[in-house]
Amino acid sequence: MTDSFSRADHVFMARALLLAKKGRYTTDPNPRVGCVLVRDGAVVGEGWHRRAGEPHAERLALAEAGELAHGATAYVTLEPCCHYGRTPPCTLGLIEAGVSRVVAAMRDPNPRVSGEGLAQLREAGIEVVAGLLETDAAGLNPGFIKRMRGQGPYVRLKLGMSLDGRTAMANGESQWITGDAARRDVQRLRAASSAILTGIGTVIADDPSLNVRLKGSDLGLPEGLDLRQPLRVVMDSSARMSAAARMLGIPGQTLVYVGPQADGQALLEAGALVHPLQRDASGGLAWDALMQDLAGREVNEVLIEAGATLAGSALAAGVVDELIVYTAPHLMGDQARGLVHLPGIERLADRVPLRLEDMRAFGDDLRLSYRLIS
Ligand code: AOF
Ligand code: ZN
Repeated sequence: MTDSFSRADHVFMARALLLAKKGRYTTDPNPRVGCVLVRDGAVVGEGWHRRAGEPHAERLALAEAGELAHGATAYVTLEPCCHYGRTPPCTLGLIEAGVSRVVAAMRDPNPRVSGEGLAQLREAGIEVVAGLLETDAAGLNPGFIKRMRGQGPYVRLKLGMSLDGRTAMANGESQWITGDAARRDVQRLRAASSAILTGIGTVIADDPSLNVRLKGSDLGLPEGLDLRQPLRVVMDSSARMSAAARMLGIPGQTLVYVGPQADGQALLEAGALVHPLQRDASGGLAWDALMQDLAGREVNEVLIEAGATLAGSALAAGVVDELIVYTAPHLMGDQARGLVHLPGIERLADRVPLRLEDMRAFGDDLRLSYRLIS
């Protein structure tokens, strides 16, 4: 991008990014978007998108500014929409209010908008610039962007291990190995995800709930803005999951992917969604088809919480975008079980390369975030 931006532009866009972030847990399947309206150097209106079906960030900021929006600059973290979706176009709102300049952090990857929103504003005589703090804006919505580009949901693989990379004793004995603060962080990660995915092995061994147990107030949500429960997804090629599984008896929806010949009737009767998938060459359910199906259900961000086998299979299939590893301060020794099952790796050249993106302490545990390098 060749547009140049002032110091004030940066300050107000940074504020819009902070506002957008407030929607982290609630806008799904819509993107998180923030907007700040500034006239004569002063903020006259602010808004952030709360949830799909409700007003967009620009509309809320315009409502707050009223007459003061006339001649103002609008800082938006995403290109203003120009289509009639669940709500009317933001471009119209900005034009009608007499805004004179629009600064957008990035284009909307939604093909119904992409570039068209900015063009409409320009045609109306508004000065339009784009690309300010674009990387930060894109970081708010990795799943929305990837899905809108037709590349499926954004996938995070979460793992917990001892310092020496072990997850359970050789006899299978295991427990949550990380502490309270790390567990709460996983709850936040779940709350920000569209779907939590696991394998039938984990369901049989642990009977997990895979739900969010925090309250809206724990996450700083304003009164009246309820938490969503992410979609729970189980890969169960032989439909072995019990109709009495815990996750089928709690609020929220469970989707079970089964093999082409499996009988999912009992699961359907227990309230689950059941979807058959083809198998891939190794006999497991086809990851590509699974991700495509999830994208069709408007799933933006998937969190995989699974054992070493499924985690390894997801890594080998190349569907993982980000690895999040919680490291607990103890050693389990080399008899204990490893973190991921990756049978094909025999030479150093076959290693799965990662790039460290972030590290942070939660109590005595470390959270390491990596991007997969493709
Ligand atoms: C904006 N500002 O705050 C948001 C935008 O169904 P709707 O009407 O909510 O439209 C959803 C689409 O609008 C979504 O896919 C994305 O392209 C855009 N989201 N745009 O100008 C916002 N949330
Ligand atoms: Zn809009």
